[in-house]
Amino acid sequence: MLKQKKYLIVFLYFLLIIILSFIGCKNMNNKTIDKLPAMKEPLITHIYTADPSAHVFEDKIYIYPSHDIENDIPFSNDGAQFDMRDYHVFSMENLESPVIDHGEVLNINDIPWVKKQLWAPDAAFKNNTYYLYFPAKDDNGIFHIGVAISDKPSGPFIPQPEPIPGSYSIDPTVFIDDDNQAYMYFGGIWGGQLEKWITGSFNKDAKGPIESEPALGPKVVKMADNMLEFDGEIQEIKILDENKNTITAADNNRRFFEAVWVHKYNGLYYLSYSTGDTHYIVYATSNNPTGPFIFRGKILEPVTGWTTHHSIVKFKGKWYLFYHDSTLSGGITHLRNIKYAELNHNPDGTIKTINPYK
Ligand code: FUB
Repeated sequence: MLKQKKYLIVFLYFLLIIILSFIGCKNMNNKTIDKLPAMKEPLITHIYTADPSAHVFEDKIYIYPSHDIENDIPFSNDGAQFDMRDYHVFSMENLESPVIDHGEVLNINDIPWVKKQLWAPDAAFKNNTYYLYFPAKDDNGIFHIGVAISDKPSGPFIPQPEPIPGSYSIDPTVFIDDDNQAYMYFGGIWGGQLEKWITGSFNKDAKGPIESEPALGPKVVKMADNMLEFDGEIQEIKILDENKNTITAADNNRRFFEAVWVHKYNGLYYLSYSTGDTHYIVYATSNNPTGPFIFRGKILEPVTGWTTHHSIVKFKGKWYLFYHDSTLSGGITHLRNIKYAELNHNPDGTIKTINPYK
C-alpha cells in the first residue's frame, strides 16, 4: 500500500513538471513572437521598394512605393543614385494576408516630360478616379510633380502630358479633409531642391537659410476639384517649437527635410516628416490643415540606411506606420524594402515612438 502511494506521488510529481514546462514553453513562444513580430520583416522581397504611401481603398490596403533599382551611380547628396524608372502597386486584403504585386503601373518612357528619377509617389481617390502623384526630373534636371489617372486603385495609370502647373520639388502627398477639400503637401531640401525655389522661381545657385534662420518648411496647396491642378497659392508651412518659435535650420533633430505625410486623429492634423541627416520620423500637430504646426516628438527611430520615409493609415480601427529600411540589401542606401508596424496614439494625443528593431 505504502509502495503504491509512493508511485502515485512520483507520478503526480512528473505530471506537474510536464504541465509546468508546457505552460513555460507556451510563454516562451509568445515572448519570441513579441520580440520579433512578423510585421517587422520586409513586406516585399522580390524587388526593392521604398517610400511606401499606404491607403485603404475598396476595403483593402493599397501601397504605392518607389521601386528602387541597382545601378553604379555613386552616392551623392543630391540623390543621383535614386534612379528609379517605374512604379508598381501592391495590395493586401489585411495585414496578415500575402502582398499582391499588381505589376508595373507606370513607366518613365510613357511620361513625356520626365527625364529621370521617379521618386516617392502618393495616391488619392476622388471623382470616382484614382490619382497617382509623383516627382521626377525634367530635361533640365529640375524636379516637378506629375499626376497619372486610373479607374482602379491597382492601375495602370495614364500620365498627364505635362507636370502639374506651378509644381516643384519632391515627395507629394495628398490629404483629403472631411469637407472633401484635397490638399497637396510636398517638398524636400538638398536633393529635393526646395532651397532653389526660395525666391519663387528656380535658381540652381540658391542656398537655403543660414543656421540661425527659420528652417524651410514643407509646402501646402489646395487641389482644384479636378485633382489635376493647384487651386490658389502654394504656402510654406510653419513648424514651431513648444515656445512658438520657428524651428531653425540648425535644429537638425527637428527641422523638416523631406517625406511629409498628414493624417487626422481626433480632429487634430498631424504633420509627420523625415529629419534627413538625423534620420528620424517626427511629427507636429495643428488645428488647421495649413498650420502653423507645433512640434511634438518622434514617431520612428533611425532605420538601417540613410533615408527614412513613411505613411500613416487607419485600417479596421487600428493605426499603422508603413516605412522602409535597407535590411534586405544589407544596408545599401538606395536599395530599400518596405515594412509596417502598429502605431499608437496616447490619450493626450502624442504618438508612442517606434523603435524599428525592438
Ligand atoms: O526615394 C527617393 C527619395 O528618397 C525620396 O523621394 C525621399 O523621401 C527619400 O526617401
